[in-house]
Amino acid sequence: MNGSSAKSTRDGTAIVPAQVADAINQMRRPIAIAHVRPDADALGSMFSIALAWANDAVTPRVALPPGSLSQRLAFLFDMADVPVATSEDFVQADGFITLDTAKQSRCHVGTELKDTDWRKGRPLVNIDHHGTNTMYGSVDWVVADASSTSEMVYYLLRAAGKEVTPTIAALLFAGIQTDTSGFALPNTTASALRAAGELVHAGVDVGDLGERLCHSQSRSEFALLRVIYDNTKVVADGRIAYSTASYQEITGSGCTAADIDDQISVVRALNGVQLAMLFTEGEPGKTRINFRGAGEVTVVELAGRFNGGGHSRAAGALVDSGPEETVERVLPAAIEHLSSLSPSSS
Ligand SMILES: [Mn+2]
Repeated sequence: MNGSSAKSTRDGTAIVPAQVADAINQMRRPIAIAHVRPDADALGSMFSIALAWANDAVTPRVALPPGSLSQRLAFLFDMADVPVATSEDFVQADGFITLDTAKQSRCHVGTELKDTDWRKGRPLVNIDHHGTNTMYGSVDWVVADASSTSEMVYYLLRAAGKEVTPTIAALLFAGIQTDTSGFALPNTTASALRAAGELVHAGVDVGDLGERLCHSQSRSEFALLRVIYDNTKVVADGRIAYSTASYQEITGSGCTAADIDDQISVVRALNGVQLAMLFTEGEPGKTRINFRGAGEVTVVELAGRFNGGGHSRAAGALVDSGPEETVERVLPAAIEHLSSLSPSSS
C-alpha cells in the first residue's frame, strides 16, 4: 500500500489496513511526530500512539520541540507524561509515525532538524485525515472522511489489540471533540461518535475534559479574542468575514504563536457568513491564514493558491508578509472564489 491511500467510505475509518500496525510493530525506538502548532488532535493522537506501543522492549518518544504547547493544551502533555525525543533519539530511532500532518515539511521536528534529512531512509508510517496529504510515508493511511486523526488512532489501537487506558481514551476523545468543534461540524460521522462513545466507556471524564478544553481560557487568551472581535470586518454582502491580529496585538495580549488555535471560530460564528478568514502574525512578517467554509463553500482550493492546504472546509496557509498586506492580496481572491462557487443573486 505504499504511496496509496486506503479506500475510504463515509463511515470507513474503522477499516484499518493491517500494514499500519504491522509497520509500527517492527519498530523498537519509534518517534511519533505531529504538525507544527499542534492542536488537540495532533497531540492526542501522537501521545496515544507513544503510550499504546510502549513496553519493556519498545521505547517510543514524541517530537515536541520547546514552545510547542499552547497554554490551553499543556495539560494534555502533563496527562500523557510521555518521554520527549532528544536529538540523540532522532539518531537512534528505527522508524517514525507521523500524525495529522499533510506533508513532510509540516512535521514538527524542531528548528535544529527541520531543514535536514532527519528521516534518512527509515520507515515512516503516515496517519492522517487531510485530503491534501502528499503520501510521503513508507506506509500511508489517509482517510479524508475521518473526523480526526484521533478517531483513526482509536480504531487502529482496537485493530492492533492495544489496551485503551483511561488516559489514552481522554487524549483521543480530546482530539475528536476539538476537531469536530464539539461534535458540531459535518465531519461528526457515526464512526466518530461511535469512537467517542467507546472512549467514554473506556474511562473518559467528559465533564472534566470539557471544562479543561472549553472553559479554561486564560486572561491573555481572552484579551486576544477581544482583539479579534474588534478587528472583524464583514464584506461581500455579509458572506465573507475576516479578522486580523498583528504580532504586536498577539504579544500585547500576553499570547504567543502557540496560542493561535481556534480563534477563527469567532469570525465563522457570524450569521450568514459563508467564508471566514483569520490572519494572525505569529512572528513578525509571517502571517498564518485560517480559512473556513460553511455549507457548500469549500476553501481548500483558496488556501492552495497561497501554498496552503487542509480539509475541504477548514484550511490554512502561511505567507511571508504582514497581516495588512496579506489581507490586500487574499481578500480579492476570496471574493472571486466565493462568486465562482455561488454567484451572488444580486
Ligand atoms: Mn486533525
